[in-house]
Amino acid sequence: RVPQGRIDFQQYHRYDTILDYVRTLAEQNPDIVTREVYGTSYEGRELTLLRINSGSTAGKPTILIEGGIHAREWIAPAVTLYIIQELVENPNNRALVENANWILIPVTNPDGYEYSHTNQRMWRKTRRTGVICNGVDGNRNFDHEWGGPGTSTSECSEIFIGPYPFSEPECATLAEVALAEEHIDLYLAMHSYGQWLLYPWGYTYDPPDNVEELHQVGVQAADAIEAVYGTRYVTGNSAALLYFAAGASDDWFKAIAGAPLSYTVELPGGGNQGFDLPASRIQPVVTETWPGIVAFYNHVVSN
Ligand code: ING
Ligand code: ZN
Repeated sequence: RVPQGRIDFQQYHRYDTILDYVRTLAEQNPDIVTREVYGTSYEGRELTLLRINSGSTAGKPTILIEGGIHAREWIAPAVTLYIIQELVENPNNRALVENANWILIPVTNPDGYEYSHTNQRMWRKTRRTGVICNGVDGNRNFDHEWGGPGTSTSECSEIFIGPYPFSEPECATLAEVALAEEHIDLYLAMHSYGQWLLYPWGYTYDPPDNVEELHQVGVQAADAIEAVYGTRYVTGNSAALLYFAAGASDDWFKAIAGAPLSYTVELPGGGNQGFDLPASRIQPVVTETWPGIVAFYNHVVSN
């Protein structure tokens, strides 16, 4: 059980423990934290977000950060949880809570996350039951250029698009949360691994309208992260830097939810397979990533 309002970053936590912690936070800080069950996963788990803000939400930028749409990328929920802890439990960060509306989702794909703990460490997808193989790639299931380059219609593929766009409740309900907002100013999808700050598009090499701003803000965040322990991130267009990936969440947030700034953050890798970063690495990674989040925040509040 999580002690009162405290979680540690010495280990990766199970979904129950994470929910327990965020419930405690919401109960103990009702002035700035609202917990919301925004949907139900394929296997019936509560999809949970925290809204962190203070006073009136009007006229302030909205920042949505989610982690763990890919099950095995355990460092992503850890970083998201750390952001929650910094915002709620560190009084030095009060201005960040007062000047922006934060929406934080610690584990976007809890079914997969749990399965990667209990059955198969390298599980990536959701847990939708298939005919031959299970699971859909949540980061190919968004309804923008769905099924385009860098995707697969094969059920057994790690980049399976699913039977139809937004077939996955984990993706569809996230989209509903986004569309219910008047505006989203910044969206960050936390993933691992590779130390990249990727911006749209994933489905084409064509640059987005505000590519210069996307690039410049990404470089600022990368510099802020590097200043901590020297970890270097490379900022760029996902298709050009990495590979094509149509139907990814960052593309949808930019094109459809209207978030001008939309990134996929590929956190550092480690372990034998890249995704299995040892628990001893959690603390340094969450610590160095935080100033990057502050850099993003500084840009959206001053623009
Ligand atoms: N990588 C991302 C993936 O979904 C990505 C990379 C994201 C590419 C967004 C393009 C757009 O394949 C991981 N590690 O999940
Ligand atoms: Zn991923």
